[in-house]
Amino acid sequence: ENISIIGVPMDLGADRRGVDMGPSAIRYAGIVERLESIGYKVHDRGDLIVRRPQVNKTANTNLKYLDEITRVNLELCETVSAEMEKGNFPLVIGGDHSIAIGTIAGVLQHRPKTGVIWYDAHGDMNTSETSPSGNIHGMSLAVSLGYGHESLTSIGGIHAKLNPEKTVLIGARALDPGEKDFIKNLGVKVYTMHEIDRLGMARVMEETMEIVTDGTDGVHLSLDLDGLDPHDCPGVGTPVLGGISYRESHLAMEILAEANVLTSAEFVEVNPILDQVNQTARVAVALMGSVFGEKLC
Ligand code: DIR
Ligand code: MN
Ligand code: MN
Ligand code: MN
Repeated sequence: ENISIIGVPMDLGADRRGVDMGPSAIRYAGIVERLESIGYKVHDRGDLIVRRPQVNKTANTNLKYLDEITRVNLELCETVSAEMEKGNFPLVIGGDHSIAIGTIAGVLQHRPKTGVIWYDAHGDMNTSETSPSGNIHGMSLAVSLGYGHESLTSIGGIHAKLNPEKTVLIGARALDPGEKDFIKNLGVKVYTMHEIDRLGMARVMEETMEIVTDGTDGVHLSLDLDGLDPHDCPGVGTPVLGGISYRESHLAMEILAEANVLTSAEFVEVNPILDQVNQTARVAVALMGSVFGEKLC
């Protein structure tokens, strides 16, 4: 099978520098060699170009850098769609989580009933009304479900949206009040750290696989490295204590690999400036190893 790596050095969605260097850090950590050693043919498509606007303001909105984030996500949608057209597995590396908007819009062109695993400390379920920050990386899942600024929700076409009942959050521990209401109202399944502690990751993943595979035509993994504990992944812009461990994350990836259902993936929010000797990028690549079927023995 062929994997196409698409880098998106986006940091406008987090409004904090450093995460734009994520794709370089992940390549430095050996992503291509790792995937090739498992037996894949890997095409590194390089990075999309992200401009740096002088001002973050767009007329009539509190969303920061809306115009450039929209432009890049339109291009990412096209790029992901083109790779899938060729039969390649799109593996997007970020960059902040606002790029999920373009990735998922592209995926939905080919697999309109895709189920999603959103592995993250946060919900990324804000809209312009509920966002405390105006940062679009905290809104990308809401947009992919069809809620938010029209410039963003229209990417990929207004009908190319996720089904909330086929969307699962794993690792949540920092949800804003508006996000909590929204998640409940839409019927999105959430495994917070509480459920992970109680049930164990194996059960959480088994239940998740049931939800995202039943009645869907693909499974997308959107993995924000801040879903892991900051002790394991210090190189992220918004660390939250009490996260998923490195080992639990490997188990989660292995269960996903065993099910053999994954059709696209993205790894985001690696910030090498805040990291310790590229540890977070190395964790990202190690988890890719597991999710793409690497065996310990
Ligand atoms: C917060 C932080 N919920 C916001 N969000 C994220 O600004 O919307 N941090 N995603 O990584
Ligand atoms: Mn097609
Ligand atoms: Mn996120
Ligand atoms: Mn996050």
